[in-house]
Amino acid sequence: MKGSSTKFQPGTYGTLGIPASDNTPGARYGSVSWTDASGALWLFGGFGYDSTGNSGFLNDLWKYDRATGNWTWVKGSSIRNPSAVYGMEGTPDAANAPGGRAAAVSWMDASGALWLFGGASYDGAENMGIFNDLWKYTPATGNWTWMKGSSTAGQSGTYDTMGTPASNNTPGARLAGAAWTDLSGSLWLFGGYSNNGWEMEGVGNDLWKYDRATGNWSWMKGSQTINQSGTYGTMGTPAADNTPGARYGGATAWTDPAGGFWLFGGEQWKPPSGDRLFCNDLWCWREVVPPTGSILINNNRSVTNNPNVTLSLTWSDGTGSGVTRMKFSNDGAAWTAWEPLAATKAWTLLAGDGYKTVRAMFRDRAGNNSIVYSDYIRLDTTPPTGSIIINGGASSTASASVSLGLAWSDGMGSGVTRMRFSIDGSHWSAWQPPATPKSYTLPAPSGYYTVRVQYLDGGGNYSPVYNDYIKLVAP
Ligand SMILES: [Ca+2]
Ligand SMILES: [Ca+2]
Ligand SMILES: [Ca+2]
Repeated sequence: MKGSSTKFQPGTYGTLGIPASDNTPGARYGSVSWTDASGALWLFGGFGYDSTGNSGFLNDLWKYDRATGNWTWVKGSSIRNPSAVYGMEGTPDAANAPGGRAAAVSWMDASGALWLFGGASYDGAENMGIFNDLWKYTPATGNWTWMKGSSTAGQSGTYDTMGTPASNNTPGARLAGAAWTDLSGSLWLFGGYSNNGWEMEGVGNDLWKYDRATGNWSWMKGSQTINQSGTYGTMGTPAADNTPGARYGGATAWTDPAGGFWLFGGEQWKPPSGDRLFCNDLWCWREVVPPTGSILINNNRSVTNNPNVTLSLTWSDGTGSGVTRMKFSNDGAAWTAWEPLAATKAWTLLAGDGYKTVRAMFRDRAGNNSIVYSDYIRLDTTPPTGSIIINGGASSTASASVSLGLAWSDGMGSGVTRMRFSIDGSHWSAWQPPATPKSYTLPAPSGYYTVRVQYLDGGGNYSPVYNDYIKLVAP
């Protein structure tokens, strides 16, 4: 597609930022690469030939447009062994750039930013140094940002507590590790070689995770000590103790659609002989922590008279792969299909009055299912019944003040919670707690009066209107 058929070619840089058909990176190895959302191919650094044909560590950033077949020199120096310009940690600046380096690891995040960690470079004294600095390049602004790690080569790692993020955590200096991006966008790093990143020369099998939101590294797995052997366990069976042995140098890494990390082969390194040991073991790592969640029916009301309810849902996968699906069941046996997450969901309870439980489960991207979460609510669709009798059933009274004998029942339902009265069938008293007997004052003047009562149950069901009448006579 491009480039020379002749070895040891210098780069043709052209004009910074301008694509041109003659442009091409020089011959090199140990570059890192990314593919952006538009399909353009990005390349950074490595050890190779600069614009003058001299070899050294490079920090040039290139972009290849597959549609035009043109390279663009995007950033960095056209001359070998440029020093890094770190600027302020966490602050982008047009002048910032990693130094020339080879065998870094790289990631691309969901926003299209390019990330770079460590690798080998010359220090100021022309000695090869290995770094643990983390860099981010934002194509939209054209700026590099020094995100984490040291500006000095040869740093040891700070491991703190396994699995726990901490602001001072950092992998030690290294080159040629393996890298993955998980489905929640965190950057992962495994192993690599260092001349002193573990305080002595060797190869690691430590697994690290960088959370872009907090800027913290977590030591996730593996050893703080170099040159560890693998713990293979039983093939095909996950186990907490299992781990690939130390390795670097071309271990192949993939991320599967379920967020699993895969690792194949690579090179071990055996001091003091320096024997090179190549591996062909295939490993898979995935997070196994189930998500958590919650469900409430009708915002946790205790009773409803409508089988159509609203479920309120929350979920979390902590620092895991992230929750992606939920499903529901009335009976714990028949479940809906997994569906996209939503904070509320319309749901229909099983028919028939009584206590109704609704169950929810959540699933993370790695395929881990939560336990079953549930809430219950009482379904009461049956109105209460009742009665009223004035002055024990007397046909007349000389006093406007009468006594109402009241009775009510909600059967097996939620129970009567309120009653109200009316003398004309259109104007009603306020709802009040049910009580009997109840004193009641008939209006003047004398005549026949009908007193009406209505009962309400806890589900909001109204009873029929019940009444009794009495004749008020002048004393
Ligand atoms: Ca999880
Ligand atoms: Ca409830
Ligand atoms: Ca009822």
